[in-house]
Amino acid sequence: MNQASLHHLLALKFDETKSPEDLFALRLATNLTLVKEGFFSLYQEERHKAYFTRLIDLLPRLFSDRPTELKFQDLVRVRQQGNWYQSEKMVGMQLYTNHFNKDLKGLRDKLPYFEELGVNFLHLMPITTRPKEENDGGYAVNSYHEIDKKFGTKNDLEKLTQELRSRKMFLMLDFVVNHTSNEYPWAKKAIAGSKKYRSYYFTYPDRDIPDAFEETLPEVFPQTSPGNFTYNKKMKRWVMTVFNDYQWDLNYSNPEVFLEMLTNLVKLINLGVDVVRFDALAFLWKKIRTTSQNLPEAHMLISLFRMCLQIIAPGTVLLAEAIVAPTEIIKYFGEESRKGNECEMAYNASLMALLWNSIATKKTNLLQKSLQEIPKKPDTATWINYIRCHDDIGLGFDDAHIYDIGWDAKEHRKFLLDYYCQVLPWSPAKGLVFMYNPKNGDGRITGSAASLLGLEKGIMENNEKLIKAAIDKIVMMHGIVFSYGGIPMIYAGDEIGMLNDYSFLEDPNKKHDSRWVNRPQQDWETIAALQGKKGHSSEIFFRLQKMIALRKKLSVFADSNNFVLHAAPNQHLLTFERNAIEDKSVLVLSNFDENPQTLSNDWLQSIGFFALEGVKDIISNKKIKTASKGITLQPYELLWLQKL
Ligand code: OTU
Repeated sequence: MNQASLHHLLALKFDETKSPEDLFALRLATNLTLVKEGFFSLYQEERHKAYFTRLIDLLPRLFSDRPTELKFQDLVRVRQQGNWYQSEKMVGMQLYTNHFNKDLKGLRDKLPYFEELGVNFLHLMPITTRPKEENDGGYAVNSYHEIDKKFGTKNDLEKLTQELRSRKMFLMLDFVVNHTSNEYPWAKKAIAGSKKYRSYYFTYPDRDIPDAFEETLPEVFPQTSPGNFTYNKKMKRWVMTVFNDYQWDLNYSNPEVFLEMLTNLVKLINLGVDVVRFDALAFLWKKIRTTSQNLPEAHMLISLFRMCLQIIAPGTVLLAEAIVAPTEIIKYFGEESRKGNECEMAYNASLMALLWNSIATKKTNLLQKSLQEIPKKPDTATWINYIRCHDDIGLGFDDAHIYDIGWDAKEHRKFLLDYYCQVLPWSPAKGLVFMYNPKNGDGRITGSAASLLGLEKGIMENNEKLIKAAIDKIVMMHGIVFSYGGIPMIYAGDEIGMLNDYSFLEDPNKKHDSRWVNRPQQDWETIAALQGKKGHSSEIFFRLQKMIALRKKLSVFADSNNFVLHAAPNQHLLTFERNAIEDKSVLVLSNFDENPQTLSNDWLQSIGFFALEGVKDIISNKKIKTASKGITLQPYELLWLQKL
């Protein structure tokens, strides 16, 4: 049963006399057959049967550990019309707690800052315990729910989540579902000789199986962590480490791992987490002779997690962090036959990468081509739309699309790397290369949004024109994700145009990972001076603030699958509509070129957006007469048009 029909069923059966416990039993009964099917499709051996019994015993125990307040919140969410995460009111910010305002307590002090900007959804980068030295920014976990003391205590987190609930704000935390650190208790026991815990990972006495895997496994971090296995001297075995050599891949073909990880997941959400970011979930199932990404078993496993959560905590939402091909990302919303049965949210990594492609080429042809071919997502699902995050920008476009528009895929990727990473002297961008792989010429890009869009160069060269263009590009890119459909996620620091932070080069645990260049310390001095001061930071901040406030006022911006892409007759423009039945539709127009570009009346007419009385740009609140000349967009201008 998909979630929509389950919601329907619960609404029907819900009556005030039923306790959360009764409703838990109802959810268990309705989902059990599917859980069973899913479980036995992954775990088919005779000896696996006992684990299913354990799972059935585990579910009520995990539910009873859930705080009463959260149990009621689940019920409220399930009973509400529509899905809270699809609302136009949702606007997110992603941040490093320690780079933001020291720790969790410090973060709590800054809640008014989010409210001022209009942000009501926070994604905190990992805050659980991790190895002292290299730890991939916390993505190497020593625990899934113990808070690292540099951020505070469990109590601090609970206080924060209480405060967030009272302010109607939401929290997302990571669940690093694919791997643990090499210091995780299971890894330690495996190193000490435990057979049981060795079977939680992929460990081998010789190179036979590792070699077989590596024939088809791509490398994620080819520069710092080449290959996919690491030799552990103490254990005298090879361990699968697809990411860094200190991140051990979990072996989900062992049902015990699933049971333990489900327990870890529930312990995490019981602290008051609304959205769980499933990190690197495309990698969850490994199979020799495949890339071990996006396998059907990985989907089944995610679905199994989702169904169990549906029973225990139906108000909790899962986010897919699958930075893979667009046609593959969409599958994490659930396969055709099981729609809505995996993650409710996914990162729109394709849109993100294509926006950067459009900036560099000044053209939207590849963006349009790709958007046209992405299959429709389920109605209950939504995107996280973003321009920057803590990671690199991968050039994950479909080669076929690049060829279709007449470019050579390899050459084009090289051009993008050169444009962003300071090879082309005329480019305004100041980015760094991440994980260049000489074997295949692949590379990715790092850098803060502002530095990639020319602000750093503009300031260095005292070039007013470059600075203005950079500000307009920053605002336009954000305006697109604010209006696209889904939850916009601002990356902390971008709201004031923060530049690259090169201090990572002095830290031996960070200097090999150029992603640290785009993980700055929040600049509170600048923020304190925003009001009444001219300059790029205040201009960016107040322009974003204005668009956010508008977004939140117009229900047309809620994600109800009302996104219509209009193929613009001019390849410098991106044009789409948020279609409304009752409310007025909004036509979003943006110009990626450094010259003004015009849209004709004929075109406006052809998409049904011609109004005799003219149209209004709701951002600037200016009336535009379309009657004679059509509409002209200035360089990097963004318009949100409504008919008068
Ligand atoms: C994620 O990203 C995190 O966002 C990274 O910060 C972590 O380092 C990594 O997992 C390991 O935990 O390789 O460059 O889709 O692109 O999951 C980013 C696959 C990454 C990867 C993605 C991963």
